[in-house]
Amino acid sequence: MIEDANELASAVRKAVETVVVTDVHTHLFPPSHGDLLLWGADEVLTYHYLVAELFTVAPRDLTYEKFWAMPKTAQADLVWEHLFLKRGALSEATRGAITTFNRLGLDVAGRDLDSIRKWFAEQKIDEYLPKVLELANIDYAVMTNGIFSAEQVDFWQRDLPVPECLKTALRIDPLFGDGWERVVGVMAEAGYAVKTEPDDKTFDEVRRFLVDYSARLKPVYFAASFGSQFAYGGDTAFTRLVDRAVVPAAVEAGVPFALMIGGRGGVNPGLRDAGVGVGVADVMALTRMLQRHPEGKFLVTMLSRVNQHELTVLARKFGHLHLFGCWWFCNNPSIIEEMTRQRLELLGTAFTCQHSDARVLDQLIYKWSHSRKIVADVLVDKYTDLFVAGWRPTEDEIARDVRAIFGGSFAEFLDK
Ligand code: FIX
Ligand code: ZN
Repeated sequence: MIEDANELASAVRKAVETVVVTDVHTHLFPPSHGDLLLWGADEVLTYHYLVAELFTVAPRDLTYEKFWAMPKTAQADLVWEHLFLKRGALSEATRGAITTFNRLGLDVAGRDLDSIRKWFAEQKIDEYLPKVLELANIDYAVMTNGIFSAEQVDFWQRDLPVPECLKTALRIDPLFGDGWERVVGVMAEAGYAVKTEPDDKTFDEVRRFLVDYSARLKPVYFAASFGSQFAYGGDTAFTRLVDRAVVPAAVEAGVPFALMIGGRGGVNPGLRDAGVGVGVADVMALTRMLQRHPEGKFLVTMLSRVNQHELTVLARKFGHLHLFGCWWFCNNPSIIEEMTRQRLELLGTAFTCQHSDARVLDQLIYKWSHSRKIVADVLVDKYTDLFVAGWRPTEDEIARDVRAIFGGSFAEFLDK
């Protein structure tokens, strides 16, 4: 039995350090899908978070057009110069690149980018991918599979090898908003009787398309991201599509629907992926969806810090809602700490504390290393409060609870 607070703290830190993590949302791809899988020094340094940060300090004559026309190595050189050499790499994304290179055993103190590049050039992706997952201590990562992306669909149709550690998710954003006409064409082409002017038959056919796709890809969940203007309810086309097609298909396929809510698209289009901002969304819209669909299961993460408290309280009201991750602009130590404290205090272990959102394979290393430290600090506080109140958690119970928030509760939710 743990006899004192110091022993308790070490037991908690050890449990967090060693827990196997399930990464419930990433943008990774199988190595067999070629350049879709991003990895290596130049991809790490041109991650869109760093591109945005570069343009906060770059000279005015570096236009977006000039930057995007450069080869990736030249882009990475600019990021390295402006964000690592000329200024302290104090942002989460710059520090992340350093953590990644350091954990791979590279000489970051030497600051020699070309020797770092040389090391990556010697890696073989089929051995490197499992090495990265082992370093990050991940059992599996869920991908983002754009079923309306011709490039991605082409790879899936070739039935290429997919490592066990990568699971699929049906990403269906183009069904909503301005992608609708294009995807109607894709589904019609595939033999589904859908019409641009949606009627009940069309919604039934969209449902059949999603169920058929699920049988092929066997997704962990369906997923879509929604802007801060997210609205649900009344007789809108979106509400009918969710009610008659998406939720029924997810229920029939036996998987949750994951909603990522709060991006503000197009704030600065010149930055491309880096040009998305954040906005406060309406949690009542999500509340109405949960009230109307007790038969469904919903995974949710929201982008605005402002939304977190109301969303966490909402998760106390519905067992078919499961919160995950500190998404994107929330994936910073100051907000991860606040969100993790708030979730533990309101939900116990019934949530998933983090996801990496890794777009570049190597990022798994820093995203999980940084988050483990922050979550461990919070858990030490929480278990110490318990200890002071006379409770004596065992090491096994601590390991159980830590696994719960790093993937165990997610697995339970999937099986519910
Ligand atoms: O919608 C999403 O999956 C977002 O995570 C991405 O679009 C975003 O670019 C990202 O990678 C954030 O971390
Ligand atoms: Zn994402």
